[in-house]
Amino acid sequence: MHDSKKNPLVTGDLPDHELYGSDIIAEALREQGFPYICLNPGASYRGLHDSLVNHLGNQTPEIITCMHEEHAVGIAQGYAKVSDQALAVAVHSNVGLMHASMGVFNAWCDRVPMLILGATGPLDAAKRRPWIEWIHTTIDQGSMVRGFTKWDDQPASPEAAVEAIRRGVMLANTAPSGPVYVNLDVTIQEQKIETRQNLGDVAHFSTPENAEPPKTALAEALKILSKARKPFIFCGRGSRRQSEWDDRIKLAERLNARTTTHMKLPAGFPTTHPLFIGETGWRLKGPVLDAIRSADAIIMLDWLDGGNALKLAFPPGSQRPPVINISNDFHIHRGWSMDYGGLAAVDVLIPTVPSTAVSALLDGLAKPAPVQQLKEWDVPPVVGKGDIGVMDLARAFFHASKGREVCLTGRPLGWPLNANEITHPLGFLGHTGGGGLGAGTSIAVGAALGLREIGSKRRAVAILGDGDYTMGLTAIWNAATLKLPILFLIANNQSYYNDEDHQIKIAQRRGRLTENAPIGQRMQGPEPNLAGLARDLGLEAPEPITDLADLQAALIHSLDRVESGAAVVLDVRVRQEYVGDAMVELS
Ligand SMILES: Cc1ncc(C[n+]2csc(CCOP(=O)(O)OP(=O)(O)O)c2C)c(N)n1
Ligand SMILES: [Mg+2]
Repeated sequence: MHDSKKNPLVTGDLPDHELYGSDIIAEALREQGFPYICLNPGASYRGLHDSLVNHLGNQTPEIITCMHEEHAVGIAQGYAKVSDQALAVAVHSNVGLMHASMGVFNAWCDRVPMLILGATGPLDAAKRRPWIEWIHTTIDQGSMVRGFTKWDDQPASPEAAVEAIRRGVMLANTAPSGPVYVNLDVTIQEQKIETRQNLGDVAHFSTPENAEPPKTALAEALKILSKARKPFIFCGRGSRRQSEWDDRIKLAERLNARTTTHMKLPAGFPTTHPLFIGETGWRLKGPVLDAIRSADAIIMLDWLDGGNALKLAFPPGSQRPPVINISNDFHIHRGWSMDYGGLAAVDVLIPTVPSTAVSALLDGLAKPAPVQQLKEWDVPPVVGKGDIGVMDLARAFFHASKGREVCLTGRPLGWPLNANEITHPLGFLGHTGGGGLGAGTSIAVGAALGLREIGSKRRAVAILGDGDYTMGLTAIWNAATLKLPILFLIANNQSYYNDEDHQIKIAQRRGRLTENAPIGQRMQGPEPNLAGLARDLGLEAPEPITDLADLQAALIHSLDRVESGAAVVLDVRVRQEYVGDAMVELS
């Protein structure tokens, strides 16, 4: 980490040298308090880079050098998933943004804030250096990510860039959150500032508070809930704040409502609470579907694709209970991406975030209910030897992590439902958002960084598929450079098995050979050495675990190492299979 004492520039005061446009742009990052800026360098923002290092002394923000722009964005995503706050990212003109774009899409779908700075060669052709600045220059560069950012800008002066950063951070952090993009022309970075203008105080541009629910909608919701005897709560998106978590529990207890959480969303309700029926994905089935169908009122707390969830539970034409939808997500629905899901048919729409609405509902509901006792899960130990199934890995991880404070930053495709006790808002951070493979590693690094930044002792654990790991591989180097305690646990089936599974199903549907499903799907011949790759990037990595008999001890050892501060990759060879069952039945 950067040692500020050794840097003569870091004296508390900004150095008294000639000022350039990028100096005041860098100051606009400092006034936001960004601890870090994640980047892969590029000549299009050499001016800004110089200002970060030689004007700000590489402190607030400190540069995190990434091996790929997608990692820079992924680290900011993981950081925001923990802290609910935007981090700064910088990407090189057009090509850097092209690399970054999948990460931006993931962050967008995940409703995660971040400020992305980009750059372009001079829009004024007369100022362009031959060739290089011509290939760096694009007209309307922001259009590349406009369909999946909340806002973008290309300011034409350093002062306008300061305003763009202030506006961008405010927009990014305002719920529903999302990434914003500010593109900095080389000219405004490299021009001299003759007179410093008074640009006012950043305090005047703070993120607005979340709105309180409108009175009429709140009253209608309370009327429905006062009659309900068997309500159901879809516990969707929310902040990582403990107070919001506690309020949700109170709401469920006061209503005696059964609850579910979404496997793709961050922790929404304690899985050990007796009112928790189980996790779900988009397929509603078993006890979760039964509880929804037998409910006499439904509350949706910013649920993922609530429209289709309701349609699946109550096909058009069937009877359904009144639905109260608490979400302001519609504020950022755009025309390019359909990630918003189906249009929910509801009876009351409370157009704000769940936190303010839930606390207002609590104020309006009578008599506090007794606090309910959490229930321990009963999971059989993992015994025997031989090859390792996905369920074996889930059970072994359950036992190895029991009693430890972990933050699951992601879980692989095919991971069983109800496989992790999640009892804290930082217990699980959900999935990538946009389904973009290769993000699991950088999101995990960003989450570990965020945990350290907020002073949490919780240890980041990323359970990743081998395809996700290898695609995002070099991001793990940042776990080493940042000295982050973290476990990358690889469920290594040596395949892009999700797609193998699809090929099996399509072959079955077409009456063709399922034996051919592995063709084009396996990472073999030669198989990549996942542990070796990790070691060469500066992480600890024991030899791969291939026998069930060694699994439990290996997991305990790796988690112990992480508790002592190490960054570890554990490669566990698992069968090519998706189990489809829940690990624990909760009702
Ligand atoms: C950028 C990107 N490319 C391709 C895909 C399609 N895809 C979805 S899942 C998957 C396989 C993932 O492999 P792995 O992480 O090993 O998990 P497994 O499927 O084996 O459980 C692929 C290729 C994707 N989602 N994103
Ligand atoms: Mg795989």
